[in-house]
Amino acid sequence: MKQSDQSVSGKTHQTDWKAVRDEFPALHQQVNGYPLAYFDHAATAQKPRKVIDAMTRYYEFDNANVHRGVHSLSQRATLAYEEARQKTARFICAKDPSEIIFTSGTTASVNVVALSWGRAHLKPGDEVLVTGLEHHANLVPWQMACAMTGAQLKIVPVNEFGEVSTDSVAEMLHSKTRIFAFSWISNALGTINPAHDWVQLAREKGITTLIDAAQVAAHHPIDVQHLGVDFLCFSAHKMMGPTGLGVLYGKKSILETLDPVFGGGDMIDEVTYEKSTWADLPYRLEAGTPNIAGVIGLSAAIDFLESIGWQNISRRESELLQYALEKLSEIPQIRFIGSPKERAGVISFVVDGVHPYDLGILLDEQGIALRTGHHCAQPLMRHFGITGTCRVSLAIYNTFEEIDQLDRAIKRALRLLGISQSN
Ligand code: C6P
Repeated sequence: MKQSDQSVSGKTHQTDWKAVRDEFPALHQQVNGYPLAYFDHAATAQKPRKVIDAMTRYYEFDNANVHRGVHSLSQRATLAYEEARQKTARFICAKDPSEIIFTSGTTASVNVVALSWGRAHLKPGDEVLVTGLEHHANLVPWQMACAMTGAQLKIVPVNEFGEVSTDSVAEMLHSKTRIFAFSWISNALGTINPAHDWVQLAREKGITTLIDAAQVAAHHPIDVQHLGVDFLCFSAHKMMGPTGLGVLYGKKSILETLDPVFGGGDMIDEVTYEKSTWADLPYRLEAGTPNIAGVIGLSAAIDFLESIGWQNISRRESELLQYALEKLSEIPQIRFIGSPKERAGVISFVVDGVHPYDLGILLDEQGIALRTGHHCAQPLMRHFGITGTCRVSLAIYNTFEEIDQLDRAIKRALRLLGISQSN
């Protein structure tokens, strides 16, 4: 039975979810004659008006390069850029803004660590540990680092529920392990890993840790000091900010030891033809003109998320998740891939005999946007003996009515495919 968003807003501290949704211009459109139902938040989130406006304002009034000009526009742009760094540091409870390196995304952040830290610390006989749940962004860079240094990549296995057990992690963290790099939330299955416990296990053995928090930043507060993690990476675009902007957090004591991966403007202290010396953190790891508008957009996205509040976000998302799981469970042709006990707002499923792309296209014809395919997690798909899934990912701006629309659309698609007669 359909729940109304009105009644749900009552349960969630009176947050007016319709008003929240109204802040996202892209959600208010028809696609193929149906109201858009956007269930692809895990790929990239829609952007609230405040984020779009903040970036437009920068381009319209303050557009100038940062750290390079004495003129007023450059001063304003620099101030906004550095204030955003401070806000980002506070957002994840970093000790110091210089621990925040702006990159182009989670992928770039992991690559910087794999290339720079990896080159300095890995050697033949060493092991790099990741889990079987990783996105390629936290797998391929480590394969490359291992190929470069002679270290070996080890994978903590995934069980049939799409979970990685802490016992297996503990077993595989040993004297040869140099770094344990893992995703806090799996983008493909929604599994939430016990990040704090895993970091503590690694720290007890003196092992460096990296958390891929790409799927966390919009859904759950992050406290890097409580986690005790050495590196943590996320992307602005998955937290309602712009594309092309990411964050690499690193403990200052470790970042200070990293050689820059990129050389160029803004990252040097002194350059001669013979040699160059590096600027202090964070600039030494931010070569070239940064994504200034992106950083300003990230700052606005943080304000937006914090104005709603983590408790409200979490309650809303779990209500939507429960409702979606209930609805989809009632469709007998659907087979869920992964059923983790701790799950974020992600549901992966297949319909045996139907290619996920075909189902995705039939759903798009009914206004439904979801992701189909391997979700950049091919080894995980192989583990389940499939090539891909359909993935529903949920966010605070989704509605219960949209989940009903999804339910109707799947049933209609199955009828069109000739594998269901029911209404
Ligand atoms: N996942 C998804 O549809 P970038 O592309 O650098 O912003 O983020 C990469 C990345 C890293 N780790 C995790 C856990 C992720 O989910 C992603 C991006 C998107 O699932 C696009 S493939």
